[in-house]
Amino acid sequence: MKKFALVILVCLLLISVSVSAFWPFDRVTGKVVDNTLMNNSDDCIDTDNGVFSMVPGIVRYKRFLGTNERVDVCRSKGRYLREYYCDSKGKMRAKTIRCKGGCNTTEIEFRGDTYEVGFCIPPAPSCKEIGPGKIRDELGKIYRSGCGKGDDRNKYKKYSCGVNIQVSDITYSSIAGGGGTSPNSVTLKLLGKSLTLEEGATETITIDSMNYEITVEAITQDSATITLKETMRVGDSTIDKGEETITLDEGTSGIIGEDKFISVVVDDCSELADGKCTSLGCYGACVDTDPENDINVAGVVTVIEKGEEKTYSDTCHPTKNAVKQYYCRNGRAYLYKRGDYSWLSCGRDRKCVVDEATGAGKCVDKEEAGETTSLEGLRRIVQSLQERIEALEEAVSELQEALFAEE
Ligand SMILES: [Ca+2]
Ligand SMILES: [Ca+2]
Ligand SMILES: [Ca+2]
Repeated sequence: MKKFALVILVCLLLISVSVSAFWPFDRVTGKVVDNTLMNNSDDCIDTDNGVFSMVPGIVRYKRFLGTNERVDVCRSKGRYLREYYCDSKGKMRAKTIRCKGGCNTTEIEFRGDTYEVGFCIPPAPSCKEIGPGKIRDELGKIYRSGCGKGDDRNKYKKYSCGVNIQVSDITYSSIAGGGGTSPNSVTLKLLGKSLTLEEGATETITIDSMNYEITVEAITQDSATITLKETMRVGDSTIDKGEETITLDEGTSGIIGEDKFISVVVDDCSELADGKCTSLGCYGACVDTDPENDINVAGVVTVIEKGEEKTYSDTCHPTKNAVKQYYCRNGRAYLYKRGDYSWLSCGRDRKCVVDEATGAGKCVDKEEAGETTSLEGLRRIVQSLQERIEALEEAVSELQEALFAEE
């Protein structure tokens, strides 16, 4: 009898072990993170197609005998969610995910049955700049500005918080019979694009995983009211970042949703002459009017930096006895240095003056300084030289005439 009881106990133990093999205790994959799309197969079907804590999902998977279902479920008083998914081998897996905004349930119909399925409530949308060109959203995801990959490697993607909208133009027409004016359309500039929309019209711009839905609520003769709604695609579903409305006068711009919207602008560096994408943005051709870095020449460097044209002019030291020089290398502007020192002395009896035509500094002799400080001075010198030459030529011809006359 005792032997029989022992056999029963061993059997029960074996059964519990085999059951636990199907029970998804923490099977640490270490790799799958939230918002990962996975493939379904004949052996394993996941209604939310992967690891999506904010989407309620049910996994139906094949097991030893028949099939079984697992539903995403809230745990630890809603602080965590047990998320089920199918791995690449068609096996049911689970992952525990912390719900930053809490956990909730909803009823889902699946194959004729109703299930109570858990999902993480998306936390309140937020956008925070955590460094230059680096922002973080409410889910802790970090977006870094930089060049794309592959075909997009010459495109610079710039992330920032808030969307800048500019009302660049409003068109309106006169109502027949002198009945005033009627607004027609507004041209908006946002996210590196230009849109012309009529009153009531809606247009969606999609960049990356971001969707921006722009609606023109109203147009007056000199202002426009615009609503921007931003959503973010996460796998097969979208997360709402909210919507905000702004009224802007023609020719002005404003930033909306600074604390929650994520804006992404893509600059195509190939549109610039010799444009190259760098970690700082698009850089284009660099031109130096004084490539020799001659202290006697007022040089100006023009370069496209971060998509904007910039100029660097050779500059006089406040004491006016030295000048610093800029130059181009590999399409970028640099300050010329000798060792650690960027100020180049003009030398004895010389001083640095600002060239009026270019606004750049250059070294001149002190006596000359008075005359050559300005372009006007130069013109005066040239003019007086020309006058002197003309006078000489006249004198020569007079002399020649006199000589011929004597013959
Ligand atoms: Ca889910
Ligand atoms: Ca799932
Ligand atoms: Ca130079």
